[in-house]
Amino acid sequence: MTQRLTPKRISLTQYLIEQQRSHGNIPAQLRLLIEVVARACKRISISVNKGALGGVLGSAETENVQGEMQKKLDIIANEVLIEANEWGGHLAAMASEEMEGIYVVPNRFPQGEYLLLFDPLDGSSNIDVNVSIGTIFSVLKKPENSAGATVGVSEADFLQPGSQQAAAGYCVYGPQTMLVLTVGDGVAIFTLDREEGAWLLTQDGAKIPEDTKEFAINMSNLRHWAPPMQRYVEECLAGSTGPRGKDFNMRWIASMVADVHRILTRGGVFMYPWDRREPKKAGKLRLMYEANPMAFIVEQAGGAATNAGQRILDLQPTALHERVSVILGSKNEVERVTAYHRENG
Ligand code: AHM
Ligand code: MG
Repeated sequence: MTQRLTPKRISLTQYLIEQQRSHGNIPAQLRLLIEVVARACKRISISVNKGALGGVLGSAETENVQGEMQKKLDIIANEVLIEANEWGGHLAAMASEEMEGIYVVPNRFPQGEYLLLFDPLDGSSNIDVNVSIGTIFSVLKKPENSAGATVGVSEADFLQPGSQQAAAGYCVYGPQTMLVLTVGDGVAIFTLDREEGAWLLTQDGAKIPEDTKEFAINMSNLRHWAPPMQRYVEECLAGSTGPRGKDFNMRWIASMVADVHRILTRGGVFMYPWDRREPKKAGKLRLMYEANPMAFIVEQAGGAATNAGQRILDLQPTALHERVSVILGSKNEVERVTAYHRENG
């Protein structure tokens, strides 16, 4: 055989087609959906890169359904994802962190079998300071016999446990733009080749080490956490002279996508727990747009994800914008944090 002079490059399309051939887990509509989301992320990445030159920085002076101030890029990213996805015939409806209700695919377009959920721009507080941000997405199958809205899809159709996800992923807009994807058969990572405009496979079968010496949490909230959460972090801080007998390092980017990406790359535990200032709120992060897709990816990479009590993917959602406590990453640390909470009842 002659020696290759060009490195082997596997595009996102080729990866999806080969997955379907070998595992039969990416039917044509799902492939189209993933490719369209990836294309939309490419457009968002271009806006992110332009920054002030594109007039995309700063506040939009509007509030979303959760009462958070929206940044211009939150709205731009939301529009890009909707516009890219509404006409292809692969979706029945979409739901977004930035929209109050679901967005049903308009009648003028064919309806598909899938439901798409997204956090269009995660890490909004980092946009204006030029720190990594991202897009997170989750794909569900529209349940059969769904009743409800005129075009046959309702909000209730979205309220499926994360274990039902057909696919999940995120795109991180950092020093490199990367797309991380799972369809339930491991985790694949693609890097955007800007000259070619192509997503190329750069890692297949990403694995999170079971043990770690690195934790990620917003430490400024320590005094508001429940005792088991305080115990875990205090033990990490006590380092080699404390009960853990080893020193820990801490990182907090304040973009979940970037924190999770670091954990996918070298391990770690990410925590956004319940806190007593708003006791009725389970946490800050959203189950459907953030916790479920990230939990799916993390589990597929050999990690674990809980709400400090139960596996996140087993939770039955009760509302589209529901919030949840999140503990995810290296398995043994997630289990430890969860066990501390269980011991405490
Ligand atoms: P966003 O989706 O509005 O950007 O909010 C979610 C973000 C996460 O990416 C991140 O982990 C967390 O909020 C940071 O919160 P804090 O600013 O409290 O550290
Ligand atoms: Mg977010």
